[in-house]
Amino acid sequence: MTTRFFIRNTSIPGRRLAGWIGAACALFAAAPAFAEQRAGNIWGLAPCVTVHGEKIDALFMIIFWLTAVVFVLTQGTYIYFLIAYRKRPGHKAFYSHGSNKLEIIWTTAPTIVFLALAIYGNRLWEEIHRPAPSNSLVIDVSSYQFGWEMRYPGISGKLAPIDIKKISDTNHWGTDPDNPLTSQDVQATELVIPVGRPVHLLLHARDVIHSFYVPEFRMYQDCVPGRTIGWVWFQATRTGNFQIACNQLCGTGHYNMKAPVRVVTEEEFQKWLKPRQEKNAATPASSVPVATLTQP
Ligand SMILES: [Cu+2]
Repeated sequence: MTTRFFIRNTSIPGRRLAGWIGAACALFAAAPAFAEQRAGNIWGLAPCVTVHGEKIDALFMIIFWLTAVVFVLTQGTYIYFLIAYRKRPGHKAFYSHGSNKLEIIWTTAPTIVFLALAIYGNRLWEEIHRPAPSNSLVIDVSSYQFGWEMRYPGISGKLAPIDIKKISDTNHWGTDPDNPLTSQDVQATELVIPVGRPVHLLLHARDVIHSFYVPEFRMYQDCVPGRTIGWVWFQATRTGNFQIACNQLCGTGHYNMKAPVRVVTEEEFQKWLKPRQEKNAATPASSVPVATLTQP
């Protein structure tokens, strides 16, 4: 009734505007039908599959329930007061200058809660940013407009050393073509990792700032050109297929900048990595272009 009244009584530009708003709302409402369907847990967070992720989620849930309880209590009191002390004939307003005791309580209590959360959060942050364990699998990750490339250690178990100043269109990693390790490196366009083993990522960007983001890992880290971001490590808790998404608006193809992530058993991982390492070891160094990719 109200909407019809409003439209009938507005000028032509007003009606046109209402039409546009209606069309935009319809388009917005229909958008989920075209989106990629999420496997589960549509109302909450994506499933969590890393050790640190579980701790981050626990902190997140503590904060969520704490704020939820405070929200209900304060808004409940507010609504109760609105009704209980509404204007009525025969009721006179009562002026209060407050209570010092109450002021102290409701200032001290949140201070203690915030301090506790800050200390807990800081300890967790410190734990996540601790140096990667020595038995970690080191993987080099290179981001570019608009995709991802990975580099695994070759048969010697060592990645070829890089010099970020040498990174170019023809030398994606900045490796030295004369170093024998360079031709041994295993390159891939998917991130394959073993479950239950720490994985240490070296994040690079070849052109602009990108961001390595895997929601299920609760991991989000910018890749900055000219730098090696070397403090990211994690340990997956279960196998599955996921996706890296670039989470930093990096250009026209940003929306499609993704790469598959496969968390597999140690056995499957070795089955994937070993033949690639052996193949590279058998290839003479001079015949391998530095930027060659091994397709998954
Ligand atoms: Cu990007």
